[in-house]
Amino acid sequence: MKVLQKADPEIAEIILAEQQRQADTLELIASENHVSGPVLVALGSILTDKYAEGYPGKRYYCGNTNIDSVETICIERAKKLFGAEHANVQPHCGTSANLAVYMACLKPGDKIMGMELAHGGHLSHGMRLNVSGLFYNTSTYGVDPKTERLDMGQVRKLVLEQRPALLIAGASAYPRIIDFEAFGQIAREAGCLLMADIAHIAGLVAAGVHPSPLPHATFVTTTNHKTLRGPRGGVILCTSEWAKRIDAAVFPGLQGGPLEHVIAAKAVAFCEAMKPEFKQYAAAIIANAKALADELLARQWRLVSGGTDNHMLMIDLRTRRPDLTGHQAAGWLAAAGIITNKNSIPFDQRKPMHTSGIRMGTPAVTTRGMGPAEMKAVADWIDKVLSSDGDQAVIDEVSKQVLEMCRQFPIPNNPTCADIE
Ligand code: DSN
Repeated sequence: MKVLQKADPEIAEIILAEQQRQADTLELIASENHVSGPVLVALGSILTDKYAEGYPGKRYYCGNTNIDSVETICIERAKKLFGAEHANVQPHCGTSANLAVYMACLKPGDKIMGMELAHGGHLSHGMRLNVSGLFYNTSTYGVDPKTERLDMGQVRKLVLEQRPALLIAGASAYPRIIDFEAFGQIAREAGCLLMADIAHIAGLVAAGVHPSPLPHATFVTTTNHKTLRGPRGGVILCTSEWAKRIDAAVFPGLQGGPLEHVIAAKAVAFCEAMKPEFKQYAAAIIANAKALADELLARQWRLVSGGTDNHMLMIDLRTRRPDLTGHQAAGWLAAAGIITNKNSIPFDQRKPMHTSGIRMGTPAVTTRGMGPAEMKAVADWIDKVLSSDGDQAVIDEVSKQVLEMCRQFPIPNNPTCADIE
């Protein structure tokens, strides 16, 4: 860091400020986490210098011996971690991974079917303004209005009516178990391919605390940086039959040179996720989410679907505070040091920039070693802030307590920037 401080103090200062912000706030954004020191070191390595278009053993440029070793190890670890026949570790992000699957198995104009964005789906599953919605013909399934859960009978009915070429299972705002086995049966019955996007739950799947989509889905895509606690970026897992077409879709289809420093960091994270401690970590994420949910329910906050089975929960603000938007609520919480995001809830009347809900998740606070007792305090603070009408005195008082807890639970194994010379 000293090197950067000397060469570019402007950027160094911002990095240090962000480090302090992360240390001093509670990260409850369900898709965020704190990576380990080893992951950070790999990410900041000189592997970034190398061009490596192609795949191990088949590169366009010379000098890739070490890069080939890194990428091969990463591929083998990804396969082992999830029990997959083939892995492509080059996608720069989750959306790139999804697009590569579409490129590999669809023609523009083919039908895809994913979960309704407003019910918890993802932009890259066919949203009309996203490339997935522009190039492919999208239809959707949603949650049941009463239970706010997926009704697999209803999904089956819609799939058999719509006959998509590719069915997509996976969500970015769904607090319940996804029944990948039922999705697999439906896809087989309808004669379509199935892609499972496990970006949010990959760490839970890897640890065996959420059912795996393998072998039910032909394609499984994920990011690495949510519950899996790796660097930003994506991965595609698939059956051997699709290996060549997936690899060709990623490169040269969609991307240029792979980010080998990121691939090295993915490999480090996959190694960490194979350790017994990671199983305990993943189980603790869920225990914390359930504890936070129970404490909020006890304070009369309604949760979408009534609770959670995974790492996330969503508050429906309307029952306690019909006038309060997710935008305002997340702003007040952030001012108190509790970082969440506004999120549409199923059948939300408000627009996505306002929303009637907030989404929160426990991967990052669990990384800091917090447990159910801390979740009780967090629920209490959330309740106080949301009941306060944004009262500055309440926000100030809560932010003091948040800071105290953050000091008790520092981000572990995270080298300070000063350690990275
Ligand atoms: N932005 C991610 C999330 O927060 O869920 C999805 O891409």
